[in-house]
Amino acid sequence: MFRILKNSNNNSSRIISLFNNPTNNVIGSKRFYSIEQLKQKTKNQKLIQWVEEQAKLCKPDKIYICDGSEEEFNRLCNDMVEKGVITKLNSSKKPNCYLARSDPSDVARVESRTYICSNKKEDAGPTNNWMDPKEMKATLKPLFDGSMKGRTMYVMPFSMGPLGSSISHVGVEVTDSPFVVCNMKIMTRMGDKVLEQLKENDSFVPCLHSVGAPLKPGQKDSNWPCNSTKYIVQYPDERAIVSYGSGYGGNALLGKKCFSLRIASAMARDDGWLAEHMLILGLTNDKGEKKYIAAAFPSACGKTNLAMMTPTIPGWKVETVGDDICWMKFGKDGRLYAINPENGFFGVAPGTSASSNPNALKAIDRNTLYTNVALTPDNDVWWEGLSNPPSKAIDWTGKEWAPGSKTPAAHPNSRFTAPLNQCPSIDPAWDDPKGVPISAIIFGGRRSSTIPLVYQALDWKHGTFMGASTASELTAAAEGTVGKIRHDPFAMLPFCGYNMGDYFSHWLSMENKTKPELLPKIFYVNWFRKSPSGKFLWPGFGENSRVLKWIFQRCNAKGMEYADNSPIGIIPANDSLDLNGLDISKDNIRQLFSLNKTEWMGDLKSMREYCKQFGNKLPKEMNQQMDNLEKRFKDF
Ligand code: OXD
Ligand code: MN
Repeated sequence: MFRILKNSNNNSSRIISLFNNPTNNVIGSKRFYSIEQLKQKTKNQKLIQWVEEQAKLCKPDKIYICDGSEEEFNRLCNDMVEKGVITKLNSSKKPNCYLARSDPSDVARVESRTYICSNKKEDAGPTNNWMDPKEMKATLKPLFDGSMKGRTMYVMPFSMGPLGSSISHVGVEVTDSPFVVCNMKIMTRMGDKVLEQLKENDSFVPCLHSVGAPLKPGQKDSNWPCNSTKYIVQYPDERAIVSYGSGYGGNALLGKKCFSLRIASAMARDDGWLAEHMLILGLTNDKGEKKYIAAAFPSACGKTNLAMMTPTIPGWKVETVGDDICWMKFGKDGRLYAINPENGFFGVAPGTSASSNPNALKAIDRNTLYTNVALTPDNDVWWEGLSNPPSKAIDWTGKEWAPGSKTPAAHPNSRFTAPLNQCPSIDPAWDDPKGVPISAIIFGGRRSSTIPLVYQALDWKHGTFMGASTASELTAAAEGTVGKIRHDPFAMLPFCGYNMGDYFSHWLSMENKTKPELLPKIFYVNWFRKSPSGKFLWPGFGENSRVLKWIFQRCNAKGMEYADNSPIGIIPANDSLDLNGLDISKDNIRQLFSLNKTEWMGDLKSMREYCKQFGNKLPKEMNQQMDNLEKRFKDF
């Protein structure tokens, strides 16, 4: 007998029928499952009990256990099209693709409403919002009480990473948004196959999501239900996630930032591995030798473009393992092996074009969900930077738009959600449960001055310091003033699930887990340096392969081949960067690598100030690295 049956509140009879009668509810033309069917699919009592508790709290009209099938995806999409919630795109141009327009208030991750509710405040650290878990639970309970009334609660078991991989982890999200279900189907391995793997006593990360918009009987739904109150909450000690009020991206697709970065980083701290905001690519040279590289950049700094890049240097090839998240665990051979925990791309649309990223365009020409891009008269999609503007369009807010209009047609943070394996440059090992061995790690940010095109760390400690000092001009991926420089250590500022000072220590500790020569080499790049007149000095995109080639060569080097010393670390020796066939002036190259002591000392001062907030959590090695940098600049 369920505990729930003993409950004598007013809703109890409705809940009893919900739990016991699998035949009274339908989704589209299909019958759906109740808790009874969940019990037939899994023996995991913790899961059954957790789902029961969420249903009891959120009081949905129906419960639906997602099987993760194509048929289910199509059925849910058709249902949303019929209700006018999403638009089906022109099937001859974009088969099986849909467009959703969000509420104008729900367009990006809400960092100010994101909380790390560790048991102790110091474990969240100064860069995260913190609330005592008990207080947070007391705050959230009334919000979730009845939050799914009039809606269906969808239950999604999902795996982050290939099924059966020792690097992967399982989560279960319940949500009241069918659009979230369809996105999760693309972004994760979701459904029955995960339940089959989840054994009786296996743990999973519970992820509760509600858009926070219950419906009264007969009330008309909005196309993008959400709530002006938002909470994106991680409990790292319990490994649990609760998200309320938003249906957008990382706020609602809880496998992504909430699990794969915030919760996973805490798991990684405890278990000696790394959960990072990094793309993973395979780079093959003109002799057929291959290396895997992971690279961390803040949101909307070109990770997707780099991961799918078409090299301009003849004979070289880039293949894509992932574009956003990387989990790395040590293999038996002492090397770090990486998986992409995701199964899809949730990429920024504006700026994606046949010249900037032809592979992305091919990856998103079918089976793709678009959010907040513009709709053309022939029912196709368009965004700024894709091509010449259409003569007219419907903009992301649903209004008529024409070239010359003061507002953009697509929201700057408009997105595509597309299956990873549709990418023409997908790496053959993208789904390999063993992961891929990482030879190099790159950090980078969007900096118009100071930082050269590329340099290499002197050793692991110095590389950790370089990651810690990542800073970047803000983009539209998060709320805030676009263009302002903010410190974004390891590109993890919005995603680190614990005290950033401890995170620096965790990175430093990797050095003690293996032989130094087995650790990846560390590099820093900046594609975004500008001339004093404000022009980009480096062409970027496929030309970045020239920088990757130097990194590849440095990974094979035993000493200072291709390299020179400089106060900031190892830089390319004269003429060692392959510029064959590239139309770039000597002066641009000089400016790209110029080191300005005043600017560097300004950055160092800002870093020293920034680090003060970590108090005694700041590892002493960080101060040593800052002193060393200053010393190396002394006679410069
Ligand atoms: C993302 C982000 O969506 O970093 O990947 O914001
Ligand atoms: Mn990201």
